[in-house]
Amino acid sequence: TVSDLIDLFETEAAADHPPDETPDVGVIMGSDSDLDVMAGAHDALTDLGFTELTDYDDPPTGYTFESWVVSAHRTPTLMDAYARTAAARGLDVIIAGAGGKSADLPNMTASLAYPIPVVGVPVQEKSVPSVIGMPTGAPITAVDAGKSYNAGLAAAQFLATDDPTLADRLRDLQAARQEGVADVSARLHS
Ligand code: RP5
Repeated sequence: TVSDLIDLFETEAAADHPPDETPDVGVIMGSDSDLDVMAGAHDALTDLGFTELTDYDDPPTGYTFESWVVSAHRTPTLMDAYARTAAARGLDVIIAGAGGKSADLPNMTASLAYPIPVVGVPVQEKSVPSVIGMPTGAPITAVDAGKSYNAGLAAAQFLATDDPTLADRLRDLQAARQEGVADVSARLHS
């Protein structure tokens, strides 16, 4: 139930886990219908060596992410609890995706979890104005519609400011992508 999930977030926030046992990146989305689009964020984080954290009693080593469906409009108290407990639960960055015209999960989470950075993913083109249209004093970082892979990279960029090893992994991934482009280009001329 919603109240079980709120209890879980509050219990984890109070648990005082060591930093290496807490989730680093939270991926939330407004509906399970967003899963296909938001899978790109999981892919980017996985490509960078992150592991999905599902069992809070037995966390994997290294960087982790967690994934939840949280709706700004259908479960506003859950959104509030997730964002309110994010810092105490050890999250460093949140990726939030929503679709439709009222794509308010990213922007509301950005305000509620501030100063934890939120990377917003407009799940559809029509969600872009809602995700990025924030007033002065209420920042959000966002990617283009559907570009959740970039949101995963952006989340890792925030963490990499403090971790040269992760910065190297980002560089390696960029280098591999460059070589992929060069290979395609070379094939066109072969
Ligand atoms: C938004 O409404 C969700 O993020 C989703 O993209 C959209 C439609 O949700 P469903 O009606 O498919 O659950 O809040």
